[in-house]
Amino acid sequence: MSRRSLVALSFMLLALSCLTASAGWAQAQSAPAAETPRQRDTRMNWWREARFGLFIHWGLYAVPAGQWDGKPASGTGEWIMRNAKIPVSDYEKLAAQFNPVKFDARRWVQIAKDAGMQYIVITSKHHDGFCLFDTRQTDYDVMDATPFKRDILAELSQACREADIKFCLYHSILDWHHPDFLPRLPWDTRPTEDADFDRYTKYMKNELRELVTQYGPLGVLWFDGEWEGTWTHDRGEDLYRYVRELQPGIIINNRVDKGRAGMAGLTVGEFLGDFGTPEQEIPANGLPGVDWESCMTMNDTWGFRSDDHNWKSAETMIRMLIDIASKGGNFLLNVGPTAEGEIPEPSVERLAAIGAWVRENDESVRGTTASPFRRLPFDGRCTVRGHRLYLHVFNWPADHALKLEGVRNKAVSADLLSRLRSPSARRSQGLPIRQDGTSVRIELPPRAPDKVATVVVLDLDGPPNIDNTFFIRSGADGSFELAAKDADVHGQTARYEHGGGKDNIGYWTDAGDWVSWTLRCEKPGEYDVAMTVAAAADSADAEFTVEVGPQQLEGRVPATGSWTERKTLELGRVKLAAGDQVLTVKAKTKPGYAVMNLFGVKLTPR
Ligand code: FHN
Repeated sequence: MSRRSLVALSFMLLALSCLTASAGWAQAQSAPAAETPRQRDTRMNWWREARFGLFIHWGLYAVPAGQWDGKPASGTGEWIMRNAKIPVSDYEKLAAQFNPVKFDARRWVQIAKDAGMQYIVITSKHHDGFCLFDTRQTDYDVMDATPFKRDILAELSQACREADIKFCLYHSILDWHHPDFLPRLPWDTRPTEDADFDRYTKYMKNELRELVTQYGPLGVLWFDGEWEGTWTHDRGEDLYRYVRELQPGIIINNRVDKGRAGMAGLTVGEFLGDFGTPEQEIPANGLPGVDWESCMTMNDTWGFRSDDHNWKSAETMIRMLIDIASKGGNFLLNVGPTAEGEIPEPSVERLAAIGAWVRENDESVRGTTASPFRRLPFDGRCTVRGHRLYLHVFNWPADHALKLEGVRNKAVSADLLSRLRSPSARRSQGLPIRQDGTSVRIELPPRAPDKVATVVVLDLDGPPNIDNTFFIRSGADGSFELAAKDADVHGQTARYEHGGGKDNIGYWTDAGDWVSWTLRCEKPGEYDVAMTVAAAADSADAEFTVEVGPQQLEGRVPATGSWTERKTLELGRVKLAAGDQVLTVKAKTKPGYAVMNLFGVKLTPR
């Protein structure tokens, strides 16, 4: 949110708080006066500390569980009403079948707590309009329309309070059921003449008042379904202000307004919301300078599908948690409970495995801040707490050593986190360190104590002070090998990927993203430039430039057969002067899905 809009909003809130005070609105606490950066930090602090939360998508869609008329519906479970083209009157009948007698709020909360999660975000209402709580605004809710007749949110919020877990709610702006919401689903034949969107907004606000005052205080209100044209920036701003007035300390995501920009999660500009919401992805470089949270499914669906067995491994999700924390973000990991009220066993098993790792390494994630390194010379991540670096090693280096560059601090001591936490920590000699200027080498044991992620602690003589200038020197033959893993990636989608025939900059779906290397030339002269790329047929013919200073070479990406079949392109030659210079690769056109997979650039002296 730009400073201008923040100031504007602050004055509005201030003005409103005067009105509120004079009007003496009974339920609403005094509206949040102008919020200073320090006040905002105080409000956000628990959420930033938490790092890890449980997302729960639950509702009538768990009954069909992805199947309709005897065949599988497309897409995610909670979209079945739309994807199976179910008329409202038919979908409503699912309520009579929703009787989750195995629902146990305390068990769900314990599963989350044991996984190391600090907050739970559950769907109070998804796009289908069905309410998991006892609302006075409609009978289309769990108390009036189902045989279950228990207030799920009341039970879950109570269990969260008992377990000291923040209770948070997901609430959909989009509503395929309510007669005043427009646009309708394409096959919904109900008349629209009398539809009144202002009346729908008031309905939604009344529900939100119930949710905040009856089940609150809430940690987060997680809005979604903001993409229809009927929902505007003005409505979003009004709703943000309304909820903050009901509960000034609440946190609200950026989908209350129009600033989400698809799955990328956050666009700069005049939009409201306290954090960005990348979905099913982790921004390559985080979202520097803002709060953000990646939400992710464990398989491929948010709401339960009986046929979705494509589960991510616990190892993958542990490394996602570490990756996100190393970029300064939060991880909201989803479960889709069944119609009987149970979290699927594969989810429970994975959460238990994640919790086992978190219990041993909690301090290296919770309450930490983003890595100070722009890159690491080992396969892993880094998080920070004060003067302490937590180096998470995914694949154990063959030479049993971690080598850090650019450390201006004095490296004081190093050890395995597991040893520091053990009762015999006092006797630990730590890990041998050798520092040569800003290069630090830590000797490791021959084998990784934890194959998923071993945490090595490096204590510095002060807050991390890192020189991130990373340059490539020429090899023995005088050539420069600019590898994808050593590139600086600029933008939010392109990122380094490896494994399965890949060792490249991939996901280059935004032509505005670009790649660079800094090279240190000790032998000036002319160099032939070659670039190794791959592109599937649907992405061939993207045009690109390679630039070094004022010199520019151009090329076109050929179809190479697949995203892993490489081809080396001879692009021409450039002159290198002595010293540091930056070589960039930028897209001029992107006719297809992505610009290219870029494996590297080689400069060979003539
Ligand atoms: O349409 C929803 C979807 O069902 C799910 O709730 C995700 C979770 O963030 N949000 C929307 C898609 O972006």
